[in-house]
Amino acid sequence: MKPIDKTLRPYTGAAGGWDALAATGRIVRDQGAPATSTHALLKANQPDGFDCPGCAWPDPRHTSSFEFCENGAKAVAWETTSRTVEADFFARYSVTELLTQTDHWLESQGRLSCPLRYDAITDHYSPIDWQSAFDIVGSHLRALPGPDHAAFYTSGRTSNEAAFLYQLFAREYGTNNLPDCSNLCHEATSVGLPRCIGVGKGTVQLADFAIAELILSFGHNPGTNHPRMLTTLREAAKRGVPIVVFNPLRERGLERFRSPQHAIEMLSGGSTELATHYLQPRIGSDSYVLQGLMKCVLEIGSIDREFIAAHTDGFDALVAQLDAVDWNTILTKSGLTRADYDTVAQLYSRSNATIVAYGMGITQHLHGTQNVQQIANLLLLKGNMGKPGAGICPIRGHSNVQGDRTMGISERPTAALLDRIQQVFGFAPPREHGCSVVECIDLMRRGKIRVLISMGGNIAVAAPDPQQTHEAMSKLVLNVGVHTKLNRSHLLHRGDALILPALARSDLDVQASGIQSVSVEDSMSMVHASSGFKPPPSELVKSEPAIVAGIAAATLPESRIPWLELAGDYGKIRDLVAQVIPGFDGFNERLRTPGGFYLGNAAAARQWLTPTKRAQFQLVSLQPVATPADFPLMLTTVRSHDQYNTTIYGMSDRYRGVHGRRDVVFMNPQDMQERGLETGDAIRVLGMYRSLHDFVAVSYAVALGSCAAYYPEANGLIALESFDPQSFTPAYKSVPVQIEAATTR
Ligand SMILES: Nc1nc2c(c(=O)[nH]1)N[C@H]1C(S)=C(S)[C@@H](COP(=O)(O)OP(=O)(O)OC[C@H]3O[C@@H](n4cnc5c(=O)[nH]c(N)nc54)[C@H](O)[C@@H]3O)O[C@H]1N2
Ligand SMILES: Nc1nc2c(c(=O)[nH]1)N[C@H]1C(S)=C(S)[C@@H](COP(=O)(O)OP(=O)(O)OC[C@H]3O[C@@H](n4cnc5c(=O)[nH]c(N)nc54)[C@H](O)[C@@H]3O)O[C@H]1N2
Ligand SMILES: [Mo]
Repeated sequence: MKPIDKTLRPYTGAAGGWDALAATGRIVRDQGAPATSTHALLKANQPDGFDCPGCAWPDPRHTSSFEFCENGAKAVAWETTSRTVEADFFARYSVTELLTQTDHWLESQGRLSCPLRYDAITDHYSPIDWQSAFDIVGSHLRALPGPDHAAFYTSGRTSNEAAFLYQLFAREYGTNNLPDCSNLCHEATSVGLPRCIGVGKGTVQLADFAIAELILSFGHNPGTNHPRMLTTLREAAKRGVPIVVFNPLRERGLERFRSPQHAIEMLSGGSTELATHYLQPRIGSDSYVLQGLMKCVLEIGSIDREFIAAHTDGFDALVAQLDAVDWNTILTKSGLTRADYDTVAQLYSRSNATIVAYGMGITQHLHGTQNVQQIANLLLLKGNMGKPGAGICPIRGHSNVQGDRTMGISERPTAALLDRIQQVFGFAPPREHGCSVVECIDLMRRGKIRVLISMGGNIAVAAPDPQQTHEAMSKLVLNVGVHTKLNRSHLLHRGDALILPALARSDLDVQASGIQSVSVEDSMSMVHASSGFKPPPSELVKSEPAIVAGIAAATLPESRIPWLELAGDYGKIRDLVAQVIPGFDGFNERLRTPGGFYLGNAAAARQWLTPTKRAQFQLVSLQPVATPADFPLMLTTVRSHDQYNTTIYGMSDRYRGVHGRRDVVFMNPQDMQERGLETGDAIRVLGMYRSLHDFVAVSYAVALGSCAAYYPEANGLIALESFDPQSFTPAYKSVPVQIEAATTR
């Protein structure tokens, strides 16, 4: 008999509850400065406080009470840590030595506290003064044969003000090479949705959840990745609203929640059931699931014919396509039963207002764009767009990823944006499209992109295919990281490199005109202010707008844009935003409204900004990908409960029952049995592209033929070329694999 393995033990409680409070206490203690962190927690997401860097879920309007969120607390504690990495740390460790450390260790060292330059001769980073750092970037950028040899990456924590300046700088410099984390995340939404409804953002607001009659959830894990949504789902559940989940994995946070906000629930040991129906389709089968649901809805005949006639195009073609898809295919591909489809279609038919919420389980596939469009189709069939209590709710990732896009961070900018920039600033921005993240990596690999500047993020670890990505980064002539923490992206180059320490959201930001606030936009298009309050890790740390301005002034000495003056007073940046970006008139004034202002959404008002001015049903246009016979299992990569993307806070994934390790593959018990595997057995994961060793099988409630491993540990299985051809989103969530025992027991 095998010894009992304490690292693998199923979790039976509800999500939230005392375990969440205990976990928060632990991380606050581990990060040091509990007093500051606790203070920070109480300020998070308050009208006069700072925006929690944890996720993009909106704050209830005019909140006055503190809303507890375990993973928000972790994000805040991680940022407000009292630990710093100083010059002596970099004197102690060479870059080669740092490379041998884990991602967890690198970030655990603390906040970056001084600008640093890499010295290839000693293989160490050492301190440099800011002006010299800016001049180095400027001289590299000016020496390139053309502006498209540089790329400007953004991760979604960047404020609106910094993002606006950054894209303006890149475009005055002459390139649209603005890859960003959206390319790895909700790009399928940004590309797919405008073709359906004219806008690439969600159409619902929090108030809609309060009156929705049905909520469908596809491919997201709120208990871990947007825990404040559980409060919203709990309220819906209390009202008796059916919540139907489509997720190949059983996720505790979607099943049951004990709300730390509610003393009685906490003290009585009670909890609220969330999902009324939990369906587990096979990984990557959502497009079939949606087609099956639509076929049933058409059979029932509960569609909104008036809406379809008045507002949409393409209905007949959709019906013809759905008729041509046979049930056998749908049932085999999805693994759900006909009864499952009938049940959900009945619920959908009876509901007068349905919201579909979705996350990475929908977008990160070879057919991500198509998946998003099938969700829009389902909603349009019953007029569930632009109706109170109804609509589409893509759940964004980073806390300001939506705002960064609104500010113009996009490698494929609209002509309208470029026209406005030209009118307001008097220079001609480049019109050719730039590169997305996977294109950028390919261009770096081929020596075409030679300078990479990263405004936050950790492209080396977030991107698929570490082997190719790391090789690509090693070819850079200059690699600049504007960051709060040390990470692997700082360590892979062979040329010149700079680490420029940036203020985080919670840091006080004082510029020439005094204390500054920034602004952010949440998943539901609410724009609001965020003000830091704690002293920065050192006097040498600069704000993102100040760093962009410093680089811009050093690169473009002839520029007529007063870069340094703008960085001295963010109100002036916002005045420019108001002139360039639609919806921001009176930006400075409106930002003073407690809780912020709503940017509006044309589709939510049934104004369809499509070429025909009508919503468009979209056909499934891509052929299904056949799973190769040698790789019969479909693997998805997911986040644990103890990480923020590439930031690994700790080694536990409480709700999935994994403790102190991340080397696991969650498998269906039958798939394990067929391979003679038991929980805890060492396995090899064979991919079409590359294989991973030293993993361990864990029996889990996951759909047959499906399995899951953690991001980023499993990124090596994903080829750089494996992406959705429409949106370039990497197929992180559908990797065909075979799994075999590593040793015979
Ligand atoms: N604490 C914390 N919060 C975060 C983050 C974090 O790492 N930590 N990351 C932030 C970011 S950038 C993002 S984008 C969001 C991510 O938030 P999520 O979208 O919740 O992220 P994932 O962990 O990738 O989880 C995807 C979910 O999709 C399911 N899934 C996988 N494959 C499929 C499929 O084929 N079909 C369906 N229907 N479901 C599938 C998985 O089982 C999992 O439950 O969270 C944001 N918030
Ligand atoms: N296999 C797999 N891979 C994935 C995914 C997946 O589901 N599966 N998800 C993808 C998704 S959805 C995303 S969004 C990407 C995430 O990709 P990124 O956004 O590039 O990565 P993060 O891990 O969020 O970035 C962490 C770094 O950001 C820096 N940072 C943190 N806060 C700040 C700040 O306020 N300012 C500045 N300047 N820097 C800061 C810190 O130095 C930290 O090391 O990963 C993608 N990769
Ligand atoms: Mo994301």
